[in-house]
Amino acid sequence: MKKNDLLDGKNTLSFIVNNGPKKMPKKLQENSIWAKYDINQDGTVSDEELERATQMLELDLREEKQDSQRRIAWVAMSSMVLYSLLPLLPFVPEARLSTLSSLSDMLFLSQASIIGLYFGATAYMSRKP
Ligand SMILES: [Ca+2]
Repeated sequence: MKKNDLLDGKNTLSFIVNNGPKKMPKKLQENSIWAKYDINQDGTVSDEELERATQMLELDLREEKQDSQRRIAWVAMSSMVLYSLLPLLPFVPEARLSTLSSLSDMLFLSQASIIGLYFGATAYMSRKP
């Protein structure tokens, strides 16, 4: 078949079907970052293996997020405890106690809301499938 035969459109389809790109098996380049997803070590990264790797990554990220949220809640709670102990410390002058008390309302409200939101979010996330 000559190249000019393509122009008449008659045999174009059969030409494409017979001479189209050969189906080559896909393979990873050497030291590919995707090679670690070949769980069963058979040399190919199947769709299933990629799916599983994605799920593992999502689980890791979710756990990391929960860890940081838990840490934030702990910091909020301990800051409330420390703040309430502050007036009892001997080196805090009496003149500053009124300043401390005026700040405490907003501080306790905001820190308690952080803790409350943490528990709410945890309860919501655990209910989600
Ligand atoms: Ca595999």
